[in-house]
Amino acid sequence: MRDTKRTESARQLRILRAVGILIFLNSCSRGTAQGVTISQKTFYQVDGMNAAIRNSLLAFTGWDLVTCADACVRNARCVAFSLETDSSTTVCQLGSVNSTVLANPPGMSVTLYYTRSIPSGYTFATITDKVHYLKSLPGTMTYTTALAACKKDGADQLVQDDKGLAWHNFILQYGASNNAASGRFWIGGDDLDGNHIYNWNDGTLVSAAVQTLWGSGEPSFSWDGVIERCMAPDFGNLWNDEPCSLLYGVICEFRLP
Ligand SMILES: [Ca+2]
Ligand SMILES: [Ca+2]
Repeated sequence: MRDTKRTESARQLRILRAVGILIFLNSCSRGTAQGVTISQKTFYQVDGMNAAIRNSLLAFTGWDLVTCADACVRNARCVAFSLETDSSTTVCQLGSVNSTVLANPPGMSVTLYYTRSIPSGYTFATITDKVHYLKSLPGTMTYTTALAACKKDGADQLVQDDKGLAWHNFILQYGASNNAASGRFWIGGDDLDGNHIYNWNDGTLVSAAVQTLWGSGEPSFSWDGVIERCMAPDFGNLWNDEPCSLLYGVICEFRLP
C-alpha cells in the first residue's frame, strides 16, 4: 500500500512538473514571423531558406519550434537549430559552430533558426557548408580600415575565400558586378604579425582552406623591398599578398552558423 502511494505521488509530481514546464515556456516564448524568444534568448528565422543543420549536436524526433528552441537554450554549444518536416514527422537538429548547413534536403521542408540576426543590407549569397551573406561597402580602403569597417557594420569579416573554387568564383563575380573597386578588393586573410603564416579573419589557417589558390611564387611576403601582409585577388584572380596600405574595394561577409 505504501509503495502504491509512493508510486502514485511520484506520478502526480511528474505531471505537475510537465505542466509547470509548459506554463513556463508559454509565459516566456514570444513567437513572431521572424523568430522566437525562449528564456531571454532570441532565435531568428533565416528567411527564404530551405536548409537543414547537419553534423548536429543532437537530434530529436517530434519536437516543435518552442521545445526545439528550449533544447538549444539548454545546450551551451548550440547556436542554431533547424526543424525538418516531411509528410509525417518533424525533426529538431541542434547546431554548433562546427555543424554544417545543407541546402534543399530532398523530400522535406526545413526552417532554419539562428541566435544572430542578419545585419541590414546583407544579401544571401550561397551555401557551401555555411550560409554566406555579402555586402559591398562604397569606396576604397586600406586593409585594416576595411576590416574595421566591416566589423562596425555588423559583419564577421572581410569576404573569406576559404571554401573552394566555386565560392572563389562566386566572390570574383560578386566583386565585378558590385563594382568593388573595379574588381580589386581585399579578401579576409592576412599575416599582420609578420611571422609568414597567413590566417583568415576568423583565426583559421589560410593553408587549411578547402583549396589554396595562391598565385605562382606567392605568398612572397615582400616585393621590391616593400612588405606584403594582406590578401587580394591578382594574377588572373589567384591570391597575392600585397601591401596592406593599398586602397582596395571592400566586400564584407556575414556567415552562418
Ligand atoms: Ca601570421
Ligand atoms: Ca605578393
